[in-house]
Amino acid sequence: MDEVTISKAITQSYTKELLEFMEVDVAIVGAGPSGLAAGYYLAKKGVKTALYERKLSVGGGMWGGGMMFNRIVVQAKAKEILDEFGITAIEYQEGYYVADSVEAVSALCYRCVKAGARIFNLLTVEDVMIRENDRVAGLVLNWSAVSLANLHVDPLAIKSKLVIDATGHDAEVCRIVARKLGEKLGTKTGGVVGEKSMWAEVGENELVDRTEEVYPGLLVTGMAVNAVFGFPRMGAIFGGMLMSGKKVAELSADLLKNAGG
Ligand code: 48F
Repeated sequence: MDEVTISKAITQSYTKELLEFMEVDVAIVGAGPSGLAAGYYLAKKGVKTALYERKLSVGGGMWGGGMMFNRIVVQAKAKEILDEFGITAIEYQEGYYVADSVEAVSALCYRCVKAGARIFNLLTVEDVMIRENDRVAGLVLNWSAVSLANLHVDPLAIKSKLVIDATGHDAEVCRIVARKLGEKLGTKTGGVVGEKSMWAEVGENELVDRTEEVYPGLLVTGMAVNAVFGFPRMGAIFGGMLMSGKKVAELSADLLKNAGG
């Protein structure tokens, strides 16, 4: 085995893919459950989709289930999504299904990639790119290692017809947009309102209901919805994340279609 051949295989194939995905239809920030579900449903529709994940591993807050008991609960409405991903779920009580969080993350990731979405991990989204009327038109990326080491290194950018904020509790992309482009999000304050204390039922329903385009070119999904609009958190119930991911994929596909591409 030749070490240089191994090194070339890795760098050439990665670079080729990075170049291929420098202009995409949809760029998803964050590869937690909502981002992975969105990536899967978009790719399945043939939409060119890339996910950018800051951490080494995908899955966000799903691995640890509830308080490190690695199980997740999913309500009846989202059971069909578990079935679509091939995730085993046991009915615990009427309307409550329980699944292994490790199996769930693995299945979401595998099916997302196999459907054709590309996941770039170890990359942090530090800004958005804008065009006329401050429409969000892409992402500004840097290696997570650069920010961890606090190095002064300029980022690179990718172009995207739509951006999805799937960054969870921090709603990082929406915060950046509100801070830099003015408090013009579709919320009651125009900014990121901030999530409320726990109320699972309300949090889950509002999350799916308000999965939407929150600013021109920018959609929001998953826990970021609750942070952006000021809805309650909900703990280790994950059906809303999956339903929100599916919904944001459908909305994005419709927006692309209406825009003629
Ligand atoms: O936090 P996360 O799992 O978000 P989610 O898909 O799911 C939320 C649940 O896990 C849980 C919950 C259930 O009731 O409340 O928290 O909404 O995944 C968000 C991912 O985004 C990445 C982060 O590392 C995580 O994997 N992320 C956050 N900011 C950035 C980012 C960024 N600036 N650039 C790239 N990735």
